[in-house]
Amino acid sequence: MKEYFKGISKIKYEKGSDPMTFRYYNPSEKLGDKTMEEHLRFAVAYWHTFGHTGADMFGSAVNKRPWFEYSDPLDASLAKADAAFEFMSKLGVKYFCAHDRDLYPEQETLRKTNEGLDKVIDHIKGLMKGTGIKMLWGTANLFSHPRYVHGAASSCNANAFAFAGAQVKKMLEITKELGGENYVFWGGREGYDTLLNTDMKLERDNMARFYRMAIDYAKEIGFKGQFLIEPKPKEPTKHQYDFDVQTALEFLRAYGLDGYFKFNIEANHATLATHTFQHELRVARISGKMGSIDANMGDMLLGWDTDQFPTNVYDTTLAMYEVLKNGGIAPGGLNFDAHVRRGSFEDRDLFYAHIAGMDAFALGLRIAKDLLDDKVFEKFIEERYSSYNNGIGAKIVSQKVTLKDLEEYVLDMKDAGNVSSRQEMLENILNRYMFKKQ
Ligand code: XLS
Ligand code: CA
Ligand code: CA
Repeated sequence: MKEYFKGISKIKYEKGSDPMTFRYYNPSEKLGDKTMEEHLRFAVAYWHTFGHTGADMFGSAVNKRPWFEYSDPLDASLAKADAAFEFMSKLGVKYFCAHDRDLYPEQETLRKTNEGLDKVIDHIKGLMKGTGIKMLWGTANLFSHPRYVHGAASSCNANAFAFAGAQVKKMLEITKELGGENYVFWGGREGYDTLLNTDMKLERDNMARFYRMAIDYAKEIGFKGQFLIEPKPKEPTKHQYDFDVQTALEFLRAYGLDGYFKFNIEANHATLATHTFQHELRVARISGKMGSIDANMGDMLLGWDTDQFPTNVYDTTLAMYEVLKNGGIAPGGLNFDAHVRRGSFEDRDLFYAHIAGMDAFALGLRIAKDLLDDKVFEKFIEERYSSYNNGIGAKIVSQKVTLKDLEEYVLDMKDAGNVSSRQEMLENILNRYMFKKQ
Protein backbone atom coordinates (compact mmCIF):
# COMPACT_ATOMS: atom_id res chain seq x y z
CA MET A 1 0.00 0.00 0.00
CA LYS A 2 1.18 3.52 -0.78
CA GLU A 3 2.80 5.33 2.17
CA TYR A 4 1.50 8.90 2.61
CA PHE A 5 3.49 10.06 5.63
CA LYS A 6 7.00 9.06 4.60
CA GLY A 7 9.80 9.58 7.08
CA ILE A 8 7.45 9.47 10.07
CA SER A 9 7.29 6.29 12.10
CA LYS A 10 5.18 5.34 15.11
CA ILE A 11 5.13 8.22 17.59
CA LYS A 12 6.76 7.22 20.87
CA TYR A 13 6.57 8.33 24.48
CA GLU A 14 10.05 9.61 25.21
CA LYS A 15 9.81 12.20 27.98
CA GLY A 16 12.31 14.24 26.01
CA SER A 17 12.21 17.47 24.03
CA ASP A 18 11.57 16.17 20.47
CA PRO A 19 8.16 17.59 19.43
CA MET A 20 7.63 14.53 17.23
CA THR A 21 7.39 12.40 20.41
CA PHE A 22 5.06 12.39 23.41
CA ARG A 23 6.41 13.87 26.59
CA TYR A 24 3.35 13.35 28.80
CA TYR A 25 1.15 10.85 26.97
CA ASN A 26 2.21 7.36 27.88
CA PRO A 27 -0.72 5.21 26.69
CA SER A 28 0.02 2.14 28.79
CA GLU A 29 0.84 3.98 32.04
CA LYS A 30 -1.73 3.38 34.77
CA LEU A 31 -3.20 6.35 36.60
CA GLY A 32 -5.53 4.97 39.24
CA ASP A 33 -7.63 2.15 37.84
CA LYS A 34 -7.14 2.97 34.15
CA THR A 35 -4.32 3.41 31.67
CA MET A 36 -3.86 6.84 30.12
CA GLU A 37 -5.24 5.45 26.87
CA GLU A 38 -8.40 4.29 28.66
CA HIS A 39 -8.83 7.61 30.44
CA LEU A 40 -8.38 9.74 27.34
CA ARG A 41 -9.90 7.69 24.50
CA PHE A 42 -8.49 10.02 21.84
CA ALA A 43 -10.14 10.24 18.43
CA VAL A 44 -9.14 11.89 15.16
CA ALA A 45 -11.76 14.02 13.35
CA TYR A 46 -11.91 12.81 9.76
CA TRP A 47 -13.23 16.09 8.36
CA HIS A 48 -10.54 18.40 9.70
CA THR A 49 -7.49 16.19 9.61
CA PHE A 50 -8.07 14.59 6.23
CA GLY A 51 -10.47 17.02 4.56
CA HIS A 52 -9.42 20.52 5.55
CA THR A 53 -7.84 22.47 2.72
CA GLY A 54 -6.70 25.49 4.71
CA ALA A 55 -8.98 27.77 2.68
CA ASP A 56 -10.55 30.68 4.57
CA MET A 57 -12.89 33.49 3.53
CA PHE A 58 -9.93 35.49 2.19
CA GLY A 59 -7.79 32.82 0.59
CA SER A 60 -7.85 29.54 -1.30
CA ALA A 61 -6.53 26.11 -0.36
CA VAL A 62 -2.98 25.83 0.96
CA ASN A 63 -2.92 22.22 2.13
CA LYS A 64 -1.69 20.09 -0.76
CA ARG A 65 -2.43 16.64 0.61
CA PRO A 66 -1.47 13.80 -1.76
CA TRP A 67 -4.92 12.21 -1.33
CA PHE A 68 -6.54 15.39 -2.71
CA GLU A 69 -5.04 14.69 -6.13
CA TYR A 70 -7.61 12.22 -7.46
CA SER A 71 -10.35 13.45 -9.78
CA ASP A 72 -12.62 10.40 -9.41
CA PRO A 73 -14.59 10.70 -6.14
CA LEU A 74 -14.27 7.01 -5.33
CA ASP A 75 -10.50 6.94 -5.92
CA ALA A 76 -10.16 10.10 -3.83
CA SER A 77 -12.22 8.65 -0.96
CA LEU A 78 -10.30 5.37 -0.92
CA ALA A 79 -6.96 7.20 -0.94
CA LYS A 80 -8.18 9.46 1.85
CA ALA A 81 -9.16 6.40 3.91
CA ASP A 82 -5.74 4.78 3.37
CA ALA A 83 -3.99 7.99 4.43
CA ALA A 84 -6.30 8.32 7.44
CA PHE A 85 -5.60 4.85 8.78
CA GLU A 86 -1.85 5.21 8.19
CA PHE A 87 -1.92 8.51 10.10
CA MET A 88 -3.93 7.17 13.03
CA SER A 89 -1.77 4.03 13.30
CA LYS A 90 1.43 6.07 13.38
CA LEU A 91 -0.04 8.49 15.90
CA GLY A 92 -1.35 5.66 18.08
CA VAL A 93 -4.95 6.92 18.23
CA LYS A 94 -7.54 4.16 18.47
CA TYR A 95 -10.70 6.03 17.38
CA PHE A 96 -12.00 8.23 14.61
CA CYS A 97 -15.17 10.31 14.13
CA ALA A 98 -16.76 11.07 10.78
CA HIS A 99 -19.69 12.62 8.95
CA ASP A 100 -21.19 10.66 6.06
CA ARG A 101 -19.91 13.25 3.59
CA ASP A 102 -16.34 13.08 4.90
CA LEU A 103 -16.24 9.46 3.79
CA TYR A 104 -17.69 9.98 0.33
CA PRO A 105 -18.87 13.22 -1.27
CA GLU A 106 -22.45 13.91 -2.32
CA GLN A 107 -23.34 12.87 -5.90
CA GLU A 108 -26.26 13.98 -8.05
CA THR A 109 -28.80 11.75 -6.31
CA LEU A 110 -28.92 10.22 -2.86
CA ARG A 111 -29.09 6.77 -4.45
CA LYS A 112 -25.77 7.34 -6.24
CA THR A 113 -24.21 8.85 -3.13
CA ASN A 114 -25.23 5.85 -1.05
CA GLU A 115 -23.86 3.40 -3.63
CA GLY A 116 -20.44 5.08 -3.51
CA LEU A 117 -20.58 5.35 0.26
CA ASP A 118 -21.15 1.60 0.56
CA LYS A 119 -17.98 0.91 -1.44
CA VAL A 120 -15.91 3.20 0.79
CA ILE A 121 -17.42 1.63 3.94
CA ASP A 122 -16.39 -1.84 2.72
CA HIS A 123 -12.85 -0.57 2.30
CA ILE A 124 -12.85 1.16 5.70
CA LYS A 125 -14.07 -2.02 7.38
CA GLY A 126 -10.97 -3.77 6.10
CA LEU A 127 -8.73 -0.96 7.33
CA MET A 128 -10.41 -1.03 10.76
CA LYS A 129 -9.89 -4.76 11.01
CA GLY A 130 -6.26 -4.49 9.96
CA THR A 131 -5.37 -1.70 12.38
CA GLY A 132 -7.76 -2.26 15.32
CA ILE A 133 -8.91 1.36 15.01
CA LYS A 134 -12.57 1.90 15.96
CA MET A 135 -15.28 4.44 15.33
CA LEU A 136 -16.04 6.70 18.31
CA TRP A 137 -19.02 8.34 16.65
CA GLY A 138 -20.72 8.86 13.36
CA THR A 139 -22.86 11.77 12.25
CA ALA A 140 -24.63 13.12 9.18
CA ASN A 141 -23.58 16.38 7.57
CA LEU A 142 -26.88 18.28 7.50
CA PHE A 143 -25.39 21.71 6.89
CA SER A 144 -23.04 21.85 3.86
CA HIS A 145 -25.38 21.11 0.95
CA PRO A 146 -27.37 24.08 -0.46
CA ARG A 147 -30.62 22.23 0.28
CA TYR A 148 -29.98 22.90 3.96
CA VAL A 149 -29.88 26.64 3.44
CA HIS A 150 -32.87 27.03 5.80
CA GLY A 151 -31.82 24.23 8.14
CA ALA A 152 -32.47 20.49 8.10
CA ALA A 153 -34.89 19.19 10.75
CA SER A 154 -35.89 22.80 11.44
CA SER A 155 -36.17 23.81 7.79
CA CYS A 156 -39.29 25.60 6.54
CA ASN A 157 -39.13 23.17 3.59
CA ALA A 158 -40.47 19.66 4.26
CA ASN A 159 -38.39 18.24 1.38
CA ALA A 160 -35.22 19.36 3.14
CA PHE A 161 -36.50 17.67 6.32
CA ALA A 162 -37.03 14.48 4.28
CA PHE A 163 -33.51 14.57 2.82
CA ALA A 164 -32.10 15.04 6.31
CA GLY A 165 -34.08 12.08 7.61
CA ALA A 166 -32.85 9.87 4.76
CA GLN A 167 -29.25 10.87 5.51
CA VAL A 168 -29.56 10.10 9.21
CA LYS A 169 -31.15 6.74 8.40
CA LYS A 170 -28.20 5.77 6.22
CA MET A 171 -25.60 7.08 8.65
CA LEU A 172 -27.20 5.22 11.56
CA GLU A 173 -26.89 2.04 9.50
CA ILE A 174 -23.24 2.79 8.72
CA THR A 175 -22.40 3.72 12.31
CA LYS A 176 -23.92 0.45 13.43
CA GLU A 177 -22.07 -1.52 10.77
CA LEU A 178 -18.75 0.05 11.78
CA GLY A 179 -19.40 -0.57 15.47
CA GLY A 180 -19.60 3.16 16.25
CA GLU A 181 -20.02 3.70 19.99
CA ASN A 182 -21.99 6.96 19.74
CA TYR A 183 -24.03 8.94 17.25
CA VAL A 184 -23.84 12.76 17.22
CA PHE A 185 -26.39 15.41 16.24
CA TRP A 186 -24.87 18.80 15.71
CA GLY A 187 -27.60 21.17 14.56
CA GLY A 188 -25.42 23.53 12.58
CA ARG A 189 -28.26 25.27 10.79
CA GLU A 190 -30.99 24.33 13.24
CA GLY A 191 -31.65 27.88 14.35
CA TYR A 192 -32.56 31.17 12.75
CA ASP A 193 -31.13 34.38 11.39
CA THR A 194 -34.23 36.52 11.92
CA LEU A 195 -37.47 35.91 13.78
CA LEU A 196 -39.30 37.96 11.13
CA ASN A 197 -39.55 34.85 8.93
CA THR A 198 -39.41 32.10 11.57
CA ASP A 199 -42.06 29.85 13.10
CA MET A 200 -39.97 28.94 16.12
CA LYS A 201 -42.58 26.68 17.66
CA LEU A 202 -42.98 24.53 14.52
CA GLU A 203 -39.20 24.38 14.01
CA ARG A 204 -38.57 23.16 17.54
CA ASP A 205 -41.48 20.71 17.40
CA ASN A 206 -40.10 19.33 14.13
CA MET A 207 -36.63 18.89 15.60
CA ALA A 208 -38.17 16.85 18.40
CA ARG A 209 -40.09 14.78 15.79
CA PHE A 210 -36.82 14.23 13.94
CA TYR A 211 -35.01 13.00 17.06
CA ARG A 212 -37.95 10.71 17.82
CA MET A 213 -37.68 9.16 14.33
CA ALA A 214 -33.94 8.59 14.86
CA ILE A 215 -34.58 6.91 18.22
CA ASP A 216 -37.21 4.67 16.63
CA TYR A 217 -34.98 3.72 13.71
CA ALA A 218 -32.01 2.99 15.98
CA LYS A 219 -34.27 0.62 17.92
CA GLU A 220 -35.52 -0.97 14.71
CA ILE A 221 -32.03 -1.77 13.41
CA GLY A 222 -30.58 -2.59 16.83
CA PHE A 223 -28.13 0.30 17.04
CA LYS A 224 -27.07 0.42 20.69
CA GLY A 225 -24.69 3.40 20.62
CA GLN A 226 -25.23 6.48 22.77
CA PHE A 227 -27.04 9.41 21.12
CA LEU A 228 -25.31 12.74 21.69
CA ILE A 229 -26.35 16.32 21.07
CA GLU A 230 -23.54 18.80 20.45
CA PRO A 231 -24.54 22.27 21.65
CA LYS A 232 -23.34 25.43 19.96
CA PRO A 233 -24.86 28.89 20.43
CA LYS A 234 -24.39 30.34 16.93
CA GLU A 235 -22.44 30.12 13.67
CA PRO A 236 -23.44 29.65 10.99
CA THR A 237 -26.88 30.75 12.25
CA LYS A 238 -27.35 33.77 14.50
CA HIS A 239 -29.07 31.61 17.06
CA GLN A 240 -28.79 27.85 17.28
CA TYR A 241 -31.55 26.04 19.22
CA ASP A 242 -29.05 23.79 21.03
CA PHE A 243 -27.40 26.90 22.49
CA ASP A 244 -25.56 25.27 25.38
CA VAL A 245 -25.92 22.19 27.57
CA GLN A 246 -28.51 23.73 29.88
CA THR A 247 -30.68 24.98 27.00
CA ALA A 248 -30.48 21.73 25.04
CA LEU A 249 -31.27 19.73 28.16
CA GLU A 250 -34.35 21.86 28.76
CA PHE A 251 -35.42 21.23 25.15
CA LEU A 252 -35.02 17.47 25.57
CA ARG A 253 -36.95 17.50 28.84
CA ALA A 254 -39.76 19.54 27.34
CA TYR A 255 -40.26 16.91 24.63
CA GLY A 256 -39.71 13.88 26.89
CA LEU A 257 -36.50 12.95 25.05
CA ASP A 258 -33.93 13.45 27.81
CA GLY A 259 -33.65 9.73 28.59
CA TYR A 260 -32.21 9.06 25.13
CA PHE A 261 -29.43 11.63 24.92
CA LYS A 262 -26.20 12.81 26.46
CA PHE A 263 -24.00 15.66 25.26
CA ASN A 264 -20.94 16.00 23.10
CA ILE A 265 -19.26 19.04 24.57
CA GLU A 266 -16.93 21.12 22.46
CA ALA A 267 -14.53 23.58 24.14
CA ASN A 268 -14.82 26.18 21.39
CA HIS A 269 -18.62 26.04 21.46
CA ALA A 270 -18.57 26.59 25.22
CA THR A 271 -16.56 29.78 24.84
CA LEU A 272 -18.79 30.99 22.00
CA ALA A 273 -21.69 30.64 24.45
CA THR A 274 -19.61 32.79 26.86
CA HIS A 275 -19.08 29.85 29.16
CA THR A 276 -15.86 28.15 30.11
CA PHE A 277 -15.23 24.64 28.81
CA GLN A 278 -15.32 23.48 32.43
CA HIS A 279 -18.74 25.09 32.93
CA GLU A 280 -20.31 23.08 30.13
CA LEU A 281 -18.69 19.88 31.39
CA ARG A 282 -19.86 20.64 34.92
CA VAL A 283 -23.49 21.22 33.88
CA ALA A 284 -23.44 17.95 31.92
CA ARG A 285 -21.75 16.03 34.74
CA ILE A 286 -24.09 17.07 37.52
CA SER A 287 -27.05 16.24 35.25
CA GLY A 288 -25.64 12.77 34.45
CA LYS A 289 -25.27 13.80 30.81
CA MET A 290 -21.54 13.93 30.07
CA GLY A 291 -21.27 11.96 26.85
CA SER A 292 -18.17 12.86 24.89
CA ILE A 293 -15.79 15.74 24.21
CA ASP A 294 -14.74 17.66 21.12
CA ALA A 295 -11.25 18.59 22.25
CA ASN A 296 -10.19 21.90 20.77
CA MET A 297 -9.96 25.56 21.75
CA GLY A 298 -10.96 28.94 20.37
CA ASP A 299 -9.11 32.22 20.33
CA MET A 300 -10.49 34.73 22.81
CA LEU A 301 -9.63 37.61 20.47
CA LEU A 302 -11.58 36.11 17.55
CA GLY A 303 -15.32 35.82 17.88
CA TRP A 304 -15.79 32.66 15.87
CA ASP A 305 -15.28 28.92 15.93
CA THR A 306 -11.57 28.66 15.13
CA ASP A 307 -11.31 24.97 16.10
CA GLN A 308 -7.68 25.15 17.20
CA PHE A 309 -5.75 22.27 18.66
CA PRO A 310 -6.01 22.42 22.45
CA THR A 311 -2.75 23.52 24.05
CA ASN A 312 -3.97 25.48 27.07
CA VAL A 313 -3.10 23.21 29.98
CA TYR A 314 -5.26 25.11 32.49
CA ASP A 315 -8.28 24.24 30.36
CA THR A 316 -7.26 20.63 29.78
CA THR A 317 -6.59 20.18 33.51
CA LEU A 318 -9.99 21.50 34.55
CA ALA A 319 -11.66 19.48 31.80
CA MET A 320 -9.97 16.28 32.94
CA TYR A 321 -10.89 17.16 36.53
CA GLU A 322 -14.56 17.05 35.45
CA VAL A 323 -14.00 13.84 33.48
CA LEU A 324 -12.36 12.11 36.47
CA LYS A 325 -15.14 13.29 38.77
CA ASN A 326 -17.57 11.84 36.26
CA GLY A 327 -15.91 8.45 36.63
CA GLY A 328 -14.60 8.63 33.04
CA ILE A 329 -15.85 9.58 29.61
CA ALA A 330 -16.54 6.14 28.04
CA PRO A 331 -18.29 5.28 25.76
CA GLY A 332 -17.38 8.82 24.70
CA GLY A 333 -13.86 10.04 24.12
CA LEU A 334 -11.74 13.07 23.30
CA ASN A 335 -12.16 13.87 19.63
CA PHE A 336 -9.78 16.42 18.15
CA ASP A 337 -12.33 18.54 16.32
CA ALA A 338 -9.51 20.88 15.36
CA HIS A 339 -7.57 21.90 12.29
CA VAL A 340 -4.05 23.17 11.86
CA ARG A 341 -3.68 26.91 11.28
CA ARG A 342 -3.49 28.04 7.68
CA GLY A 343 0.23 28.71 8.04
CA SER A 344 0.87 25.13 9.23
CA PHE A 345 0.26 23.61 5.81
CA GLU A 346 2.81 20.79 5.69
CA ASP A 347 1.58 17.23 6.19
CA ARG A 348 3.87 16.74 9.19
CA ASP A 349 2.07 19.59 10.96
CA LEU A 350 -0.86 17.19 11.35
CA PHE A 351 1.37 15.09 13.60
CA TYR A 352 2.78 18.03 15.55
CA ALA A 353 -0.74 19.34 16.14
CA HIS A 354 -2.20 16.07 17.40
CA ILE A 355 0.85 15.39 19.57
CA ALA A 356 0.43 18.88 21.07
CA GLY A 357 -3.24 18.23 21.84
CA MET A 358 -2.64 14.73 23.20
CA ASP A 359 0.22 15.88 25.42
CA ALA A 360 -1.81 18.86 26.68
CA PHE A 361 -4.64 16.52 27.73
CA ALA A 362 -2.24 13.91 29.13
CA LEU A 363 -0.54 16.58 31.24
CA GLY A 364 -3.95 17.92 32.26
CA LEU A 365 -4.98 14.40 33.28
CA ARG A 366 -1.87 13.96 35.43
CA ILE A 367 -2.43 17.28 37.21
CA ALA A 368 -6.16 16.73 37.65
CA LYS A 369 -5.46 13.33 39.18
CA ASP A 370 -3.07 14.94 41.72
CA LEU A 371 -5.65 17.61 42.58
CA LEU A 372 -8.31 14.98 43.13
CA ASP A 373 -6.09 12.60 45.08
CA ASP A 374 -5.29 15.44 47.48
CA LYS A 375 -8.95 16.54 47.52
CA VAL A 376 -7.74 20.13 47.08
CA PHE A 377 -11.05 21.69 46.03
CA GLU A 378 -13.26 19.03 47.61
CA LYS A 379 -12.06 19.83 51.13
CA PHE A 380 -12.52 23.55 50.56
CA ILE A 381 -15.97 23.17 49.04
CA GLU A 382 -17.10 20.81 51.78
CA GLU A 383 -16.14 23.36 54.41
CA ARG A 384 -17.65 26.22 52.41
CA TYR A 385 -21.10 24.63 52.38
CA SER A 386 -20.91 23.08 55.85
CA SER A 387 -23.67 25.37 57.18
CA TYR A 388 -26.11 23.01 55.43
CA ASN A 389 -24.93 20.03 57.48
CA ASN A 390 -26.71 20.96 60.70
CA GLY A 391 -29.00 23.52 62.28
CA ILE A 392 -31.10 25.65 59.97
CA GLY A 393 -29.12 24.50 56.91
CA ALA A 394 -29.93 20.85 57.51
CA LYS A 395 -33.59 21.78 57.95
CA ILE A 396 -33.55 23.66 54.60
CA VAL A 397 -32.00 20.68 52.85
CA SER A 398 -34.54 18.26 54.29
CA GLN A 399 -37.36 20.69 53.46
CA LYS A 400 -38.45 20.95 57.05
CA VAL A 401 -38.75 24.74 57.22
CA THR A 402 -41.18 27.32 55.90
CA LEU A 403 -40.65 30.99 55.09
CA LYS A 404 -42.23 31.74 58.47
CA ASP A 405 -39.63 29.59 60.23
CA LEU A 406 -36.85 31.37 58.34
CA GLU A 407 -38.21 34.74 59.39
CA GLU A 408 -38.35 33.69 62.98
CA TYR A 409 -34.77 32.38 62.76
CA VAL A 410 -33.23 35.62 61.43
CA LEU A 411 -35.52 38.29 62.86
CA ASP A 412 -33.09 39.32 65.60
CA MET A 413 -29.86 38.10 63.97
CA LYS A 414 -27.35 40.95 63.56
CA ASP A 415 -24.88 39.29 61.16
CA ALA A 416 -25.21 36.37 58.73
CA GLY A 417 -21.59 35.34 59.39
CA ASN A 418 -20.18 35.09 55.84
CA VAL A 419 -16.56 34.08 55.35
CA SER A 420 -14.19 34.73 52.41
CA SER A 421 -14.46 32.70 49.20
CA ARG A 422 -10.61 32.74 48.89
CA GLN A 423 -10.61 32.81 45.10
CA GLU A 424 -7.05 34.10 44.75
CA MET A 425 -5.73 31.61 47.26
CA LEU A 426 -7.36 28.77 45.33
CA GLU A 427 -5.98 30.05 42.02
CA ASN A 428 -2.53 30.11 43.60
CA ILE A 429 -2.92 26.55 44.83
CA LEU A 430 -3.98 25.51 41.33
CA ASN A 431 -0.80 27.14 39.99
CA ARG A 432 1.30 25.18 42.44
CA TYR A 433 -0.17 21.94 41.17
CA MET A 434 0.19 23.08 37.56
CA PHE A 435 3.87 23.85 37.91
CA LYS A 436 4.86 21.11 40.28
CA LYS A 437 7.48 19.28 38.23
CA GLN A 438 5.53 16.87 36.04
C1 XLS B 1 -19.10 22.49 14.01
C2 XLS B 1 -19.19 21.24 14.73
C3 XLS B 1 -19.17 19.98 13.89
C4 XLS B 1 -19.67 18.79 14.68
C5 XLS B 1 -20.00 17.60 13.84
O1 XLS B 1 -18.94 23.56 14.58
O2 XLS B 1 -18.16 21.22 15.69
O3 XLS B 1 -17.92 19.75 13.37
O4 XLS B 1 -18.75 18.40 15.66
O5 XLS B 1 -20.95 17.87 12.90
CA1 CA C 1 -17.60 19.69 17.12
CA1 CA D 1 -16.29 23.87 16.38
